[in-house]
Amino acid sequence: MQSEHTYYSVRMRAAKGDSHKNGGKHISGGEVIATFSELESSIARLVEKGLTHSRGKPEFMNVEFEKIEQSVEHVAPLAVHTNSVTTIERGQATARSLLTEAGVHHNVINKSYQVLSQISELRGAVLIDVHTGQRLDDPAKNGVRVSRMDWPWNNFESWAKTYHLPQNNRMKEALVLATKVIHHPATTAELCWSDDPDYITGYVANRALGYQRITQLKELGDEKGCRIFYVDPTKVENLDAYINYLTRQPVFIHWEKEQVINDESRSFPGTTAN
Ligand code: WAQ
Ligand code: MG
Repeated sequence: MQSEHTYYSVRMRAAKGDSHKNGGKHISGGEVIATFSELESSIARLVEKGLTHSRGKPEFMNVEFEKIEQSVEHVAPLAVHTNSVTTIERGQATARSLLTEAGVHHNVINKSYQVLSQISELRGAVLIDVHTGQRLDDPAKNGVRVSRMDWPWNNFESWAKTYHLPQNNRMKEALVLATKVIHHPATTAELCWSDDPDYITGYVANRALGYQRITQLKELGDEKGCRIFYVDPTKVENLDAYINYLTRQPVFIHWEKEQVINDESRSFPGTTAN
């Protein structure tokens, strides 16, 4: 009999023109953790995500699941703040100032934007050395895809209700990813906006600043996305160990109501920062 404590990592990736490794256009990807009894519905949801995507109709899809052998780590979600802006210029300036506050030098920010502008196809995250601005991941792989993370829906729902936030699956996915990535001591900060043409809100995340949403970071219709992890390589044995954490360490986001209510010093999700 399958135990409900046995978890499976489920991943989907969809592309157009050809498969990802043969140079196809990245359409959509998704990664969740499921129990055996949840596998069928999880796979159906990921397939639907890939088939009904604003980046186009996929011509290639890969869906796979595998049993997770490692024990799952539980991490509290980053606090959410929303920075409302009315222009891309204000949004980008806000992102830069948050990154600076997070400890990324402006020269490194400039270099990382330069690296980004030279990339035509991205399906994962770009890793930037926070001291030098150099790209650390293998450019041939079009970015590192973080997987093996999830947030059980009931716990997410009570979190969202408590802070009067929409039960928005896109924000849930992004907050899950950011929380996992920032949880590693070698991650200084993350910068992200979607590659979906119909979604212009992005964020900067950092341990001290939390998850800082910025309502406009690109033009509507633009299919160029961004996901940069600013990494301090002195805080991890080597890059492989860091990438192994991103791709292999299972993480569940878990929110405890009492903890937040009793801790008045913590910034509360859903409040507007500026
Ligand atoms: N691991 C690494 N990189 C990823 C992953 C992943 N699991 N998923 C997506 N990316 C990269 C990839 O290069 C995409 O092109 C890029 O990020 C954008 O992905 O309202 O929707 O899924 O608070 O399009 C943020 C704001 C939305 C949400 C981000 O990103 C909110 C979003 P998308
Ligand atoms: Mg996308």
